[in-house]
Amino acid sequence: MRSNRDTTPAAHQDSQSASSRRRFVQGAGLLALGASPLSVLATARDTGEGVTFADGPRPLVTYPQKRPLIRVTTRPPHLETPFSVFNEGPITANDAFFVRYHLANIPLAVDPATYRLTVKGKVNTPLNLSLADLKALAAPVEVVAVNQCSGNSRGYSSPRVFGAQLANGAMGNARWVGVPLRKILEKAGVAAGARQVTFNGLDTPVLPVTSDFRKALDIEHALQDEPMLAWSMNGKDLPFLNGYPVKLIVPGYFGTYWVKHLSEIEVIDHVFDGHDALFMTTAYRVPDNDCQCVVPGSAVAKTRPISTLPVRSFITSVAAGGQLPAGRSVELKGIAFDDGAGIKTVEVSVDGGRRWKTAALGHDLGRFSFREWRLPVRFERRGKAVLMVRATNHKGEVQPAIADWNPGGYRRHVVESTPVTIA
Ligand SMILES: Nc1nc2c(c(=O)[nH]1)N[C@H]1C(S)=C(S)[C@@H](COP(=O)(O)O)O[C@H]1N2
Ligand SMILES: [Mo]
Repeated sequence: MRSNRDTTPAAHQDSQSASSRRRFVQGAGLLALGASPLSVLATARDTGEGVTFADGPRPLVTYPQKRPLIRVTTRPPHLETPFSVFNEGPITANDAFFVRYHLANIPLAVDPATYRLTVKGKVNTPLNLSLADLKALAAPVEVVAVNQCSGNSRGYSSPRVFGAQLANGAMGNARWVGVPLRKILEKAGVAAGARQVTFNGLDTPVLPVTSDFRKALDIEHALQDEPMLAWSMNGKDLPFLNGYPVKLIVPGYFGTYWVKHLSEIEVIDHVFDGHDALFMTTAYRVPDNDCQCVVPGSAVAKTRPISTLPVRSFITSVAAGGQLPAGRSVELKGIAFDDGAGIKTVEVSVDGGRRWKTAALGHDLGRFSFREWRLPVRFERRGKAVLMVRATNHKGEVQPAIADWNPGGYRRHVVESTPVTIA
């Protein structure tokens, strides 16, 4: 229940006790710092093993098919990827990929022989597909795409917001193989008047009062080329905790739409609402304006469902608080990604944002993938330095120097600062 509530703005408002209001007031004092690119230093310090936010240190835990990952919650499992993993290469290994669930009743096993996917609602022919049917339905397609949680990096929000205090490890990039959603909808035949398509997985709430986890895409989006039902991740079956046997992949969109253990697709003639639509109607919504942001600490008049990934970049070769040598060339390395326009340039600053140098981009694995970048730099003087990286995509979108804010702590994409010591 707790983890369900923690992404629910309604719950945020319910629980706005005097003490949380005090926290907002204190947070307002941080505004000046919040406006500085160094604000990250004021709120948290990435130790590599996890982050010490106000919640305290977070232990590593081991789950089936996973290497030790950072524990966010245990029931349901919510696990973050240690940031050092992103320096291993542009593809995130299956055993290192983060895990997010909202409902405590998660499936513990799925029999591939009896698994069925139903397709119903405003369709001419309802379907009941086995895994074998699904794999034979059309020629498989492949995409490398980033799955990033809307709340990735929420722990750095200033003023602080409710919800899981995530560092930067609620994201990953994998090669997905499956069948386009469109092929399934075409087989079922979308009836006139279709407005949205809803997706449900095998996890269920513990109590009937809790909303199920269901997501919806507009019919026009569902019929585009990109959304797909994947059964393979980096050449293997999906890890159980990442949605075995089938997961919806929505390239360019935040992970909240990537429904795991997908079991039911329904075409509807209205915008999804009602008791089981909470993760569309209440949670995972952003301010309905251009920046999808509001003045830090203020309320939001109108919201809309969160959608695409803003352009983002990270340094992976050195962590905040790390050390680099003086007097010789060192290679800085990292990743950049966006919603599919593709990365145009990555610039790096080693002097806190005064001067910028263009990095070399690595192999292009596709427009929805992490793009590696590298830049050799040389520090002449010992002491403190602040490294920064900033990506621009082919639409001309660039990361902001100052973090924008929303009450959900969603879609952080500010230029991050990495303080290091030159020794
Ligand atoms: N069935 C189901 N699918 C789900 C969720 C869930 O709670 N249940 N959470 C979503 C959210 S918010 C995210 S960020 C991604 C995380 O994908 P992963 O656990 O495979 O990394 O799964 C999405 N799909
Ligand atoms: Mo998420």
